[in-house]
Amino acid sequence: MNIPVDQDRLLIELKHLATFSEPAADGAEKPGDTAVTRIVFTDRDREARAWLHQLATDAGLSIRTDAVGNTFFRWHGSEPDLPAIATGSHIDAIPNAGMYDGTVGVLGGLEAIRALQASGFTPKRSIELVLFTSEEPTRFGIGCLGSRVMSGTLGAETAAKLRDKSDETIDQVRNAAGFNEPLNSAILPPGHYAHFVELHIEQGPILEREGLEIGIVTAIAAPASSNITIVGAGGHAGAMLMPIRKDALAAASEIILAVEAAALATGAIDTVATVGMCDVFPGAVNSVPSRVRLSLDVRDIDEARRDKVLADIRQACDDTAAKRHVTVTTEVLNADAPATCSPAILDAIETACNEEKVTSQKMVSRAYHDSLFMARICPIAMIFIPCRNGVSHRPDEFSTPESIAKGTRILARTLATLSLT
Ligand code: HGY
Ligand code: MN
Ligand code: MN
Repeated sequence: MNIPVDQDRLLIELKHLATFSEPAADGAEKPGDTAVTRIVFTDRDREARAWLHQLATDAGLSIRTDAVGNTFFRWHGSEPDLPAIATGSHIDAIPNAGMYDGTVGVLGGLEAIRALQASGFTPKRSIELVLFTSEEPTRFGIGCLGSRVMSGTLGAETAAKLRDKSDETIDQVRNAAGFNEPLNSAILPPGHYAHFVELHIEQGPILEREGLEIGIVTAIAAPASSNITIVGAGGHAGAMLMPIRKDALAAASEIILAVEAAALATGAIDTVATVGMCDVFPGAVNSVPSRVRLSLDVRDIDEARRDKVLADIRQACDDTAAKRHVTVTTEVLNADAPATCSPAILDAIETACNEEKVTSQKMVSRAYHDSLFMARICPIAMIFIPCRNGVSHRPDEFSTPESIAKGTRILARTLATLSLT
């Protein structure tokens, strides 16, 4: 079966989607870069969603949205009552990110459907493209908000406690965007979908380094994140003598180094830990920091090893608190299990790679994705395409048009195969 993926159209659409963005920060973009900032339910996000609705309507897909803004673009199959095959990803982007993270899975999914339509293929099971709300943790501090709600992983009560920087709740923000149903009405039961497959850039260096065209993802690492708050005593930078200080930022710096040491101590390349945010109070050059809030992100494909790192970090916090006479509190935001991909889907992807004569290898995903939570309600797998220098979450994130089109063809073939099961 020839699958006429329209590579030019797909690239035009990816570039247009990238225009729905806040302006790049000073100096963020170098020539050839495309910095994208698109935070969930901001005007830019809502404009991008409206534009995608139009593309899906033009492709003859039916459209449904749920209580948290997850959007479902469905191509009805010949047996529409059977559990559908789903694909999809996200379009939200962290500040000054690139233009391919998530969007390749959304526009590539749409193009896979349009190419199958053009090839004359008729799906038995419906094929549904899902646009997930807020895969990035930027606004509410927790990733995969839409797929967590959809899979019943994040209930309305817990969600109600989350706040953005302006102290707005998820309900306030989603209601303002026009999504008013009770949050739990978005939950989909196991069996609603037969399979879920996500196309995504690798966000790492392996495929490019090995000269491979496709990554067949067999597992997704277990992410955990928390906030660490250190409270010491502030004071005048000149008059407060060193022996009596309880400098919260000096304490935080010891904890940050302990985070790095705890990840390295496992000796496993799959263990990673990052302190990506550091808020200092009062934040004045001549004032001893009295309070610091750190964000912690720890991941590993092995959940027990990840939890050991979390325990080591907690111990380091206690040791630093005692040594420096500060208080250190930790608020766990999420500590999720890893996901294992479905052998049936892996076989379908492998067959598609053979049919398309593309090179591939099985690999794990160290980044998390909505697939991690879709795994709670249906069999999943992911298709990776190479990205230049393994770079992502940066304006110089890049994947070639040929890679994107190849990944889309593999996705199309995989969806076609699964829709006939
Ligand atoms: O952080 C992640 O793994 C994803 O890119 N949000
Ligand atoms: Mn991302
Ligand atoms: Mn992503």
